[in-house]
Amino acid sequence: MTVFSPQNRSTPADQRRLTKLSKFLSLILRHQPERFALAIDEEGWASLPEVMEILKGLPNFRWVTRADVMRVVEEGSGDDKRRFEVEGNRIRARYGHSFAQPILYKPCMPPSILYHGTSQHALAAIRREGLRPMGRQYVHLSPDPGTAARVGARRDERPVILTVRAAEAHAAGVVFHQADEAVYLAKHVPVEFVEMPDE
Ligand code: HQG
Repeated sequence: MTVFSPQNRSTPADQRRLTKLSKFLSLILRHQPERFALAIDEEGWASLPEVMEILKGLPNFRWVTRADVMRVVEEGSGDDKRRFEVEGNRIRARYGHSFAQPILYKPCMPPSILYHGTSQHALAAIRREGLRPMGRQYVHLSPDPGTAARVGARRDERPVILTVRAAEAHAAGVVFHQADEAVYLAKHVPVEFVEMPDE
């Protein structure tokens, strides 16, 4: 069993292992649960004991304890992102799902403005069709431009930060959901609610 004492916490090797674990949890909870015969309900919950069993059966993840999973849940993979949530004996990804079975969230009243960080490359298509979920179930929106910049920087070293007039879109019937403090979701944001940079 791997014991994380204060001495071996946050060493680069420790961080790498937690990042690997976080990516694997994303794979089974957001993208391909069926590959591991993992049942997920419509709010995204899976059984944590079942997830631990799956990990134990994989040579690369035999070392993982429930405490390791809790570190990923609480600290992210070194980036403080709250990708997962544990409640009693269940675990879920808060957002980011790409599998076909729809994940349902309660509707919310969004803040008046939300932000979306994207690449220069995507701008032309966004101008034509608005924001679309592409490979995921929902478009992901950020409550502040700094978070949006970090999201966009995954795809472009000079990301574009788009401003979404969310309250106005909500009033016009676009449904928003809040997946986490820093993540809002919508199925589609029509371009009339997105401030596009001049061409
Ligand atoms: C773009 C990460 C063409 C969109 C992040 C984005 C986030 C369009 C890309 C979360 C388009 C999709 C999600 C259109 C939007 N035509 N491209 N009409 N509309 N796009 O990864 O928002 O680290 O699925 O701008 O932090 O980048 O995984 O979405 O560039 O919270 O926890 O299509 O994933 O979180 O890319 O990121 P993604 P995203 P984690």
